[in-house]
Amino acid sequence: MKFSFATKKLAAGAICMLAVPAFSHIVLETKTAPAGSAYKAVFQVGHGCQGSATTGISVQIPTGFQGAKPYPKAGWALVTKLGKLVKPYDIHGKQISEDVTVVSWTASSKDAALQDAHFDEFTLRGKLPEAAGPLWFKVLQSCESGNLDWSELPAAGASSKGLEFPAVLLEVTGQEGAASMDSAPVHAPGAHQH
Ligand SMILES: [Cu+2]
Repeated sequence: MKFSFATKKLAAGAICMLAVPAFSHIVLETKTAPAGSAYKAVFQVGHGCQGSATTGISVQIPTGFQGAKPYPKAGWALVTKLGKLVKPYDIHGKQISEDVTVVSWTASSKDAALQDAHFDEFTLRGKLPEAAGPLWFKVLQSCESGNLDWSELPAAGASSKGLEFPAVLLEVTGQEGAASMDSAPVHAPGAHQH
C-alpha cells in the first residue's frame, strides 16, 4: 500500500498549492505553532461578501489564547472587548482573571473598506495554550451588503473540509511540532460558492 499512500500525499500537496489567497476563505498565514509559544495571528481576508466590500472583521479569541494584542490598521477603528476568564492564569506572579475576548476592526470610511478584488491582513498576537490541539477563531466578516459568519466547527476529530463557513483554524502542536497540512482548511477554486 506504499503507492496509494504516496499518491494521497501528492494530492494533498497539490490542493495546498491551489489554495492561493485569491481563492481562500479567511485563513491564518501561519496555520501551525508550538504549544505555549508567543504567536502572531495574521488573518488573511481573500474576498468580500458575494462581491461586496469588507467593512469589519471581528475575531473571537478562543479560550486559552492569552493576552491578545491587536495591531492597529490605518483607516480602521480598533475595539477590544474584555471578558471574565473561566480559568484565570498567572503572569509574573499576578493573577489574570480578565482578558481580551473579542478584537474588532471597522473601516472608518467607505474609502477604507476592503474591496472584494483586493486582499488584506488583520493581525494580533498573544500566547498559545500549553496543550496541543486545534484552536478555532470564530470571525464575523461584515460587508457593505451582508456579512459572513466564519463560525462553523467540524465534529471532534473530523476535518473542516466541506464546511461552507469554517471558523479559522490554528493547529497547536506539541513540542516535537510536526505540522500536518491534511488538517488545514483547503478551499479549491471550483468549490467556491460565496
Ligand atoms: Cu471563501
